[in-house]
Amino acid sequence: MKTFPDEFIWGSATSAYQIEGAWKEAGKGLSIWDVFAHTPGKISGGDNGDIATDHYHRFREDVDLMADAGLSAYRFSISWSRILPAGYGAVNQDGIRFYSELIDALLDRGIIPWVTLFHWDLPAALQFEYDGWLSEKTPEFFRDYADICFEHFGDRVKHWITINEPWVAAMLGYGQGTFAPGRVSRSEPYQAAHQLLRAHGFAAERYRETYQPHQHGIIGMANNCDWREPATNSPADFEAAERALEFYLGWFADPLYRGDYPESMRMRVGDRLPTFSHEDRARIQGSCDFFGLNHYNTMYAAHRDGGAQTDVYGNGGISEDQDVALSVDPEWELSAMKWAIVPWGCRKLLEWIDARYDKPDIYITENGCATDDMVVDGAVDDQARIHYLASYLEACRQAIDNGVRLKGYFLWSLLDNFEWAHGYSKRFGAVYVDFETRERIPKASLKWYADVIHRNGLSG
Ligand code: PNW
Repeated sequence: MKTFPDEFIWGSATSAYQIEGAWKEAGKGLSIWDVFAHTPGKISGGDNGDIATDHYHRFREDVDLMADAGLSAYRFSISWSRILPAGYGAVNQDGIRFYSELIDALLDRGIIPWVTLFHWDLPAALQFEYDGWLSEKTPEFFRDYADICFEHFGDRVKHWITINEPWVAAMLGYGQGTFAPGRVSRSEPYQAAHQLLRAHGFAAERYRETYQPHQHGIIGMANNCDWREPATNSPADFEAAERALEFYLGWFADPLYRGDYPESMRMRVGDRLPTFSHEDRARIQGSCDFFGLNHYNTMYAAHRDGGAQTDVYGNGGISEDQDVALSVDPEWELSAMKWAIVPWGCRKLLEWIDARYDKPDIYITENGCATDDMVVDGAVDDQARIHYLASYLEACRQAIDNGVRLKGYFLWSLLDNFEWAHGYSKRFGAVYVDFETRERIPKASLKWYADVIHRNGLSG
């Protein structure tokens, strides 16, 4: 039997906009995702998160599902505009009450809450009044919002993730324009990323100074990264793959762990890349108690000199800064997202993080896949998801055997949900959701995951 270390955290993850619904209920203000999803043409099928999985009204049923599966932890996000409808100022007590009840329901069932403060649903007022993440003020508003969360929930919440995937928020939100707020630019992604890092720094500083001494929790960030494998053995392609990782994960993790953007970025992006003030650097460097990693995909990287943008994969409009051409191996299996299923890429990425950032405690805060699930006789037999999860968990275990300090794993996602620009057309859940009735049907993968958790490892 392939067991995991004692105390390994087995979790599952969701985010507020993707599951809650109740978009205008109980005092919630609008977020940029409410606005974006209601903009014609932005979301596949014209879908939106107005109701989503209706988790806001069904959270007790969902906590029961988690408890039945034996989850040790549940990662969810707080909707900033449910707490602060305008992004700052007046606090919405119904919002505080909702998350407080959710946290209590989890703790009652022995499930550890892992709370993300920002999973992309910026209060719309901050976008309209301040240009969102392009403004130096937004990080300060984020600190004030985070403070409210620490104050109200920190007696029970001991695991905080400030920001989910700043790469996606910056690149897809400000570079490619496929995610809210839908801007297209070659320079704004670098500015937005900079403010997201500053926001993290402010919130982590506040937590450490004001709350951590008596609340005794930990705080970090969740960054996403694919693996980049050199397309050939040539030194140029080897460097291209390294550079691609620096532009992806290093963009955020280097400031957090080493105090500045990677040299490759500083050289290539030039004055479109902001610089850290002394104060910002002091706040950001060393501000994470753990390394949160969201990982889904692998691609080959080859060196390419200038030329037209030829990436086959959504790296936004600015990947020509990297001079990297990406490709997939025709042999690789693809998920319903057309993301390559390459478990060894996960192992190599974990080992890359371990080496570059000096052996941090790592949690995989998201991993999973979309599959074309179908209900047959009231059941969903998602063998493709089980196969994916088993292979990635085996890769995780190998990384642990090789010395990586991997401490936990969160399956994305607990429920089928609103998959951003894809609407409801992509299903990532271990629980099937009927989007007409909102009925939940646990998939075969949930039962399989429950067995893994029970055994603390894979069978065979
Ligand atoms: C992550 N990409 O999003 C998010 O944290 C989740 O909310 C989301 O549902 C999940 O992964 C599956 O997509 C990503 O283009 C979105 O590389 C896009 C990319 C990566 C992650």
